[in-house]
Order: sequence, then structure tokens, then C-alpha cells
Amino acid sequence: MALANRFYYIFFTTLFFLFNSCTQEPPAIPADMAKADLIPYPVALTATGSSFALKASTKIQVADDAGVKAVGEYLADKLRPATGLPLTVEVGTAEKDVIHLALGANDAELGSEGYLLEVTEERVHLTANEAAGLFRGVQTIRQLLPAKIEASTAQTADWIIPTGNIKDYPSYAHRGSMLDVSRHFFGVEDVKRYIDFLAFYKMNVMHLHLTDDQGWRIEIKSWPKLTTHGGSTEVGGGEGGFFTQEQYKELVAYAQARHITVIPEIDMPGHTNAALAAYAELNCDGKARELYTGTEVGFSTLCTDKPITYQFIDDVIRELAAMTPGPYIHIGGDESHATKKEDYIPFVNQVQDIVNKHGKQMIGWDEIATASLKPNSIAQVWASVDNAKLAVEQNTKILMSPARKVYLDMQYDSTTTLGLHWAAYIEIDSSYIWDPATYIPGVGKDQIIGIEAPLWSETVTKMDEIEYMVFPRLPGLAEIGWTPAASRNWDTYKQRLGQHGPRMSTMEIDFYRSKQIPWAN
Ligand code: TNX
Repeated sequence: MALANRFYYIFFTTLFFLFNSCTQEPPAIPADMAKADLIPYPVALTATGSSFALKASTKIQVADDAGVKAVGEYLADKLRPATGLPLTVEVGTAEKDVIHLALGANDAELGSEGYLLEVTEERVHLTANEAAGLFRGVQTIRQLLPAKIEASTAQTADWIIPTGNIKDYPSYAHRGSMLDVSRHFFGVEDVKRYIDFLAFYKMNVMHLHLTDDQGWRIEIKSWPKLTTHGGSTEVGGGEGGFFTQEQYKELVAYAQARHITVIPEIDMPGHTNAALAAYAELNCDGKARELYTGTEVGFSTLCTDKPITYQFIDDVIRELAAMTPGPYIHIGGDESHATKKEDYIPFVNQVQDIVNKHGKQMIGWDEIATASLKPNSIAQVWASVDNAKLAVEQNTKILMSPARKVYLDMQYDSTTTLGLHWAAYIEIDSSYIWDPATYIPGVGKDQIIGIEAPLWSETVTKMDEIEYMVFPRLPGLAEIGWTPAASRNWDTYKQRLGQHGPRMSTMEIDFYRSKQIPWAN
């Protein structure tokens, strides 16, 4: 070839390749959605073997609806830091290079929290009946991406989502966790992080145990000493603390933005030493109690035959109900060993009326089933099968929190240094392998609104310790609440949980590395 010809040949082939590399998409990377380590596992999933890639040009397109836009912004906030991509959120319905969020799934089976997710090489299409369903579906999108997506700084990775179709909705309407902020106080930032954990596993209830013997943690403007005095210490004698009403409203709004309902609990008539220390008149003998920093239970009681007691409860419930968009107020009612049974029952009946008067439904620990419950009240079963049966006989629905399975303050085994073991040692398999619908003979799925996992905080003092007790049991409990019993399987679950190790590490969660789990690196 003559020199000039050779030059032209090289020049044009180079141009050809340059041109092609600018206009042609790289081939999609093969990926198998069926191998995705989703927790909770979806109701139905079909993989199609390819992938959708996030690129600099990818947009998040949303329906013209405030709730949908908010979910779009939430998704962008989750995906931008690690990918470094702009992921602009805009109203639109492009067919290519978009994650599209829309309402109008038109599928009654999905309910308010279900979603349909369709991933092709061209786009991700998420639909639901309500914004809550889109929010749950967005958690699936997060989990379909590489674990590094959870990093707070830019990472290098193939940002691909495997192609396929998912149809998904929860088994139980109520899937929650309780945090005891009374025995040790945890502030706004810790509770927000806890709420984010719940959101990631598609849970929808944050129950806050706001008062107990050791501390009153919610400002009540008509009874200010509850917090100024009653909130001034905690187990072990630390300085305690409390939420102002402004801070509390901020938490409720933070949860609401994640389609999570906050259930506030004011425990009574027992577990009330902090209130009895703040106000002498709430005691039968008219003498204020000393603040308490130990861990005994069952020694305190409100004076159930004094009118001021009911004035006090009415004020507290009124102020709390005004800050509570959700349907429930939790009144505790557990372990009232210092209250006579003949006083306890009329007390609970009267408190139920007060809660209803302020437009809310009452929830209480299972002991409340010994009173006359309204059908719209809820008994949270933690210990007593007899109380569960009493509730069912009264047509009252049950919230399942059996201590031997779901108590997050129970130690994993005899070597765990944090926590207690009065109910059981609860390793990951034990926590996962049970079914709420068959756990109590005579109490079936129709009588159960859902499950809730409490973290009592006698031994837990800071966020790292919360994380160690909650993880990795919470993901499994979330799966029990969401995934149909027939699709739950310990052998496949432990593999998926193992793959969540890097995800939890990226989120800087200090989790317990149980030997039962094949942790991925
Ligand atoms: C029992 S469960 C309690 C709490 C304790 C917990 C410790 C329940 C309704 N009451 O007061 O903190 O055990 O595990």
C-alpha cells in the first residue's frame, strides 16, 4: 500500500471507531435478577438475564404528584453519593434511560404498600397504587444495585440493575420495631438512623417507648416537671434527656416521609416512677418518689382511684394525640405488679375511653386483654398465651411480639456481653424460623395485624450497641412480616443475609457476625 493510501486507511478506520464508540451503547452486562439477595424476599420475581445501567444521562422521571416526586427525590438522594451521577428528578414518561415512578398500578392485590417493578435494558419502571408502594419498591431498587451503592462518597462500580419483573406486597399490614428511649435516652439523630434501618427493610412502624420508671422522655407542656425532673436521669445514673415537642414532631415527619407510622407509648399504670417522682400528687400517699436508676420492674403504680390521675392522663394523651398523625396511642399496661387487679381493670377501661375520646385507638401489652377491650384496640402479645386468647375472644386484634423470638435485647448466646436472657438466647436461626400465624394455638393470621420487635435498653447505652443487638436479626423479622410463609426458607435466607454483610458494613452498621451466617466479604 502506498504511503498516502495507508494514511487514509488508518485515518478513516480510526474515525469510524471513534464515531461508533460515541454513538453506540456498550452491550448490556448480563445479570441474573433471580440471584439478587433481596430481604425481604419478594412475592413473585422473574429474571430476564440482562441489565439496566445507570449513566450520566439517566434521569429519574416521576408522575406529576407530590407524593411520587418526594419518593423520586428520596431515591436520587440514596443513589447520588456513591454513583456521583446527577440523576435529575423531573416529571416525564420517556421510554429510555430513565427510572420511572408512577401511580396507577391498578392492581388491588398490591394494596397500599405493594408495587410492580419492571426492569429492561432500556428503563426501570416502578408502579404502585400509592406513594407508599413506590417507597417500598425503591428499597428493592437499592438492594438490586451493588452493595457500594450505600456508600456516602463516590465509588467505582458497574451501576447495573438486573432485568426482570417483580410483583410484591406485604403479608402483614403492621411491621415494626420498638425502641426503649426511657431506660437509656437516645436522641433525634439516633432515632432517625433507626427509622432509616426500618425503611430499608420495608418496615412501616416505629414504636417509641417514651416513658418508664427511669425516665420520662416526651415534653408535656401542661405537666413540665415530667421531663425537667422526670427526664433528668437514666439507668446507671447518666444525665438522661428528653424530646421537646418540636423535636418529636421532627421525628414524626421524618418517619412520615418514609411512610412509617410512629406509635408513641406512655406506659401506665406501672412503669411510672419517673412521673411519680416529678409530681407528688400522682402518688396515693401524696409523697414524691425518688428518681430511679436501677433495672427492677413492677414496683411503681399511678394512684388509680384519684381523679387527678385521670386529669393527668387526659392532658398527656391530648398533647400526644395532637402530635400523632397515626391512628394509635400505646398505653403500656405491662407488669403492673404494684396495682391490684381490681384496680387495674377499671383503670385500663377508663384509659381506653380517654384514648378514644382524643380520636385514637389504644394499643397495650397483652395484660390489657384482662380488661374490656373495644374491637378497635390492639393487644401486643409479648408473653401470655392466655392473654392472647382473651383478646381474640373479645374480637380484639393481636400484634405479635413473642419475647422468645423477637426481643432484640435478648442475647444471641451465653457469650454475648450486652443484653438479657430471661426469655431466651436468640440466635439468627431461632429469630427467623417461626410463623406468627401458627405460633399461638387458636390465634391465626386473620386475628394478627402484624409483628413488632422491641429493643429494651436496660443494657444498651449507645448507637453502636443498638446496632449490635438489632443486626442482623431485624432483616429476618422484616421478612417474616412481609414475605409469604411459603416462600420463607432458612437455608436460602442465610445465604442472602450473608450477602447483606458488605451492605451493612458500607452503611457502617456494627452488626453481630453470627457464625451461623456465610458472610460475604
Ligand atoms: C419486660 S416486655 C418488659 C420490659 C423490660 C423487658 C426486658 C414488657 C412489656 N416489659 O419492661 O424492659 O422485659 O427484656
